[in-house]
Amino acid sequence: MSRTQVAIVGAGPAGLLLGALLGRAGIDNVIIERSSAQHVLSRIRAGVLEQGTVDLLDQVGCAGRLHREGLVHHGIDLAFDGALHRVDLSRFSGGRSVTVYGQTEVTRDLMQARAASGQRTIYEASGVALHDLDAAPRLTFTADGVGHELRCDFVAGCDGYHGVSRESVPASALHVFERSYPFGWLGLLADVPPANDELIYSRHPRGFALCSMRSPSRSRYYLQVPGSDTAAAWSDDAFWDELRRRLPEPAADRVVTGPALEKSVAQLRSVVVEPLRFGRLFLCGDAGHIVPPTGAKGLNLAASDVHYLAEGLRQHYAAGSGEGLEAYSARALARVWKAERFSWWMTATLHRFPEAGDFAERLQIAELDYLVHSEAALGVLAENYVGLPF
Ligand code: FAS
Ligand code: PHB
Repeated sequence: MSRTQVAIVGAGPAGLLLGALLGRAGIDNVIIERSSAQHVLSRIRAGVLEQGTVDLLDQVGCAGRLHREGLVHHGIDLAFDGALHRVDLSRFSGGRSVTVYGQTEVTRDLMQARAASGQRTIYEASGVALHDLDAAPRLTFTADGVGHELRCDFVAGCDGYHGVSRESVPASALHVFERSYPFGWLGLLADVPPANDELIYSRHPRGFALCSMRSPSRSRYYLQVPGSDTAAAWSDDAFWDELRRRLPEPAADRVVTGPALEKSVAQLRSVVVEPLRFGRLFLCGDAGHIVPPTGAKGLNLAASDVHYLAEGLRQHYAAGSGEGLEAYSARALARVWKAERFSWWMTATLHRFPEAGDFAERLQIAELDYLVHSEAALGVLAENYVGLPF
């Protein structure tokens, strides 16, 4: 293998969805992934898909299982001051909804479709390096102990926050905007029925908690924990006890406990890299930006990025037009920053910031109390949560 039209670094949702979109357009592409497919699938991450993301999966013929097994949600609950407040997302967003379907399953569906299509994916590639990004890009890497060189027209950096693509751009050519938070999320996955029909975002004096799910028999929960905490520091019982403390009584009483299938701590940060293009390299998904998971935007931004990039590449190859590629960075960043704003607002409003003092805590309660009693505010929340237009 010495040449392709588009080399994609990373077989996460961004890389796999981009590969599927390009394949539909007849654009040859190769995905180079440093981990095994099993390891990629072992990571438990996002759970909520915007309609735009579902539409893209439909477009590439990978939404069959999603429509069978995904859970369409028309609302979420906000919990504060000991009460649950339902936010009718559909009512306040012109009838739109979200689908609860784990990122692991999205990735699995895309992987299986790609394998069936015969498109090339190199797993367990080491030492991936990007060269000559401004003129005639090429990748070098080692796979099965053999050194390879892959020449291409364009490179899509879909290799996440710790990838090689962003690191391949001279620091002088990028501006990295960053905000970090003094806490993380301890996530737990268990084969127990969810405590609630819809997600619960709980603001509590002891810290934030989120009740989510993967199916009617599999639940996903999160607790705000100090950034220094590790999953090993939390027994299952300690997790369940703390979760119940942070929920209003009716919901706490419905929590069914069971052994953790997975427990992990994710650090929270907001990051945006500008621009998302360097020569013939385009950054997509977490390689270009990170949002705190409070707004359920990370995976969905990866989807809108690759939608824009695939459109630009289609124009390039089909009509010889560079317009879409020229516009990619600004177009993607416009949507990214709106999602960064929303995710920051959800995080700032629902999490405990002990250093902010009691005045800030009262402001949080006032913000939430105003929100659940204002149709205008509920409209703003709903249209951002279900996803702004692509
Ligand atoms: P990914 O990180 O998913 O994929 C990048 C891929 O590139 C990986 O497979 C990696 O192995 C590969 N790679 C990295 N370096 C490479 C190299 N040098 N060469 C080749 N391949 C390389 N979002 C939510 O909406 N809700 C959540 O609850 C949530 N929880 C998260 C928890 C964690 C711990 C993390 C890290 C993220 C979480 N996210 C969440 C965000 C997450 O879902 C991302 O937005 C999503 O994975 C983005 O997909 P990709 O851009 O494809 O990046
Ligand atoms: C999840 O189910 O993993 C999930 C749901 C909503 C979020 C974050 C994570 O905001």
